Amino acid sequence: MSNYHIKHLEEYWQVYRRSVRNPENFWEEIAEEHFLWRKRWDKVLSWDFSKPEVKWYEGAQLNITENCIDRHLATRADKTAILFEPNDPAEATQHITYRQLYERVCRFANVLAEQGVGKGDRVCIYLPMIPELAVSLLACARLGAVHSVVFAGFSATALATRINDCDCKLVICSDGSYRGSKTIDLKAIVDKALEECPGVETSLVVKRTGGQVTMQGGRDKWLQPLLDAADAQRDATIVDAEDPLFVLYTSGSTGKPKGMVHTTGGYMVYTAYTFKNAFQYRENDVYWCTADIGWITGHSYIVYGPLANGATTVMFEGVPSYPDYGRFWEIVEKHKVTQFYTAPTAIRALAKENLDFVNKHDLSSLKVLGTVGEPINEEAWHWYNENVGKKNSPIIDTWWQTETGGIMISPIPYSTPTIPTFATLPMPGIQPVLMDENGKEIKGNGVEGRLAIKFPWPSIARTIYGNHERYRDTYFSAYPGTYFTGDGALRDAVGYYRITGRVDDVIIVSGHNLGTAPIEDAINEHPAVAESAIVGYPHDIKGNALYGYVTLKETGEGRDQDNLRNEINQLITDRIGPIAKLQKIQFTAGLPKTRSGKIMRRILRKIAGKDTSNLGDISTLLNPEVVQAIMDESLA
Ligand code: 7RM
Repeated sequence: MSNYHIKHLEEYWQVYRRSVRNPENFWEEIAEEHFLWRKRWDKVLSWDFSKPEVKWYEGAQLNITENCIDRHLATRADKTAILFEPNDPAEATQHITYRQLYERVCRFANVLAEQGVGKGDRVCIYLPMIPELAVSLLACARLGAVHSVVFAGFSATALATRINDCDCKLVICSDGSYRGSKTIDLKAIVDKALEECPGVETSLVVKRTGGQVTMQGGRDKWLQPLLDAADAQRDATIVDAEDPLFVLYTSGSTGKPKGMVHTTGGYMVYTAYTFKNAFQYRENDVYWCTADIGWITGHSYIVYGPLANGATTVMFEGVPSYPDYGRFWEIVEKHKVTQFYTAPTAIRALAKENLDFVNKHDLSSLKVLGTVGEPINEEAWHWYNENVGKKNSPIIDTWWQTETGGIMISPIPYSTPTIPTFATLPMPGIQPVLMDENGKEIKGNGVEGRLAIKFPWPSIARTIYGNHERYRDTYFSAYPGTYFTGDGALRDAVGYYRITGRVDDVIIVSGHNLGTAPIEDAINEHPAVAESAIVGYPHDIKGNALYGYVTLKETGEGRDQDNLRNEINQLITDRIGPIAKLQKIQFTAGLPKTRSGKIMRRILRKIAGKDTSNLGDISTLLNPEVVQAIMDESLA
């Protein structure tokens, strides 16, 4: 029996039960039937969460680019692998076939090798969403080099910290980047970062904008002439299944960013398998994930997962608002996109705008809509379902993390019945558990607790680069023997999971545990509200009281604020109960967000608690300027 492609709910349950009863056997069969290995594994799995240590497919050898490219050449050489849609709609779309991708990756790998990059070396990639970004990841992988992609919106300081933390000796960047109507001088940012990075010997510069740059002799080299001179063929370097494929930094709530290390074999198997099933990908589909490759979502579900399945994956350089708020839907129509995967923050931003931007486009090609990154609030879910999906495309609310490498909890579209705001059921092989404050597992259904995973899956991060102790402390010490996610979740009567947010976002008011998500859902139902974030602040009687930050839609801006406050609290009373009413409501022009669109409640909590002396590092925020504005207008 092949477990690779689940097509109905009964089959899901059969496969799921098997995956839990005999995980080794389950993941062995999938690895065997669907991938190209140069040497077979000696052992499918060995693990010990107390060390912690996890190894999948130990002894096996492979190269992930042979799986993502070479093996498709026999049947899909002329199929589009990467469909590149530039920032400027007037610039031509590029269709990069599997054959062309093979040649581009080989040339790039040859250039890297000439520059002295070899197996195990770390390469930093700081590029906008242009084809060279995907190609450079694959070129590193072809050589067995370890890529460390840094999102090209981060500052020079953030870039330097990441380059130094994992000792990169080469950086791949571009002269500049386009984002909507803006042009950004990326090379200048790199120059500044490299002042702090003595270990970097070479930077390879992609020409994108043609803007002015300073090239430092001996260090900086234009990429194109090197590519032109390079051979279009290169044998893949064969690596061990447990050799590192990449490092990707994720910022924790405190301390310096953590370089999550992912290895090769298990990551490949898991991202490919979950891509196939969560998106129900079929041969002629056109799949589009709007994330940036600078995040794990882009690594796993723009590059590796889709390409391992021989898919056509869209890469979009621009932003949802340029040249207008219809850009996403214009692209869906133009390329007949079948699966569309985005973040709640993007959905909420688009839902603020006129519906004509959606309605003037033919979206009938869509079959699956995905969301990831934050709990999706009910309003946004319905807006997405009704206006984008026309109630015809299942929404997959996919819960996972940089650390998990791939999607962990998600509906299987057309199999799992969906409920707004529920990520629903674990993917095969995933064994979630809910834990109480005392570290005891909460069994049964209709319960709420902290989300942990009690058995390893193939794409779990193996360590934090250079700091295994921090890896253990962060993920394996809260509940010994399990991986702790940092998220809270509830499991409803039928066993569906709803992720309620980071555990540090749970607020205890007069002894009641209140998750932020349901309260924000209630607020967001108000027709004048665009977005909201709830935090707790110390209160003499209740222990904590609730403070709400609310941004309004254009239609709400002229309204009387006290009336709005009353209406919002009435909605909360109706939906949740008077216990969840907000003590204070501040209307603000924006909410502080990470570059990947997550609301930073940590900062809002400090402002509400009048504890603004140390807000932590806010320089990596998308919109640091709103922090000052919120402080100036704070009601606290
Ligand atoms: C893929 C990604 C991880 C954190 C995670 C959650 C939150 C992600 C969902 C979600 C509710 C979801 N990696 N999160 N997806 N919360 N529902 N579907 O986002 O490392 O950047 O973030 O994001 O808190 O722990 S990440």
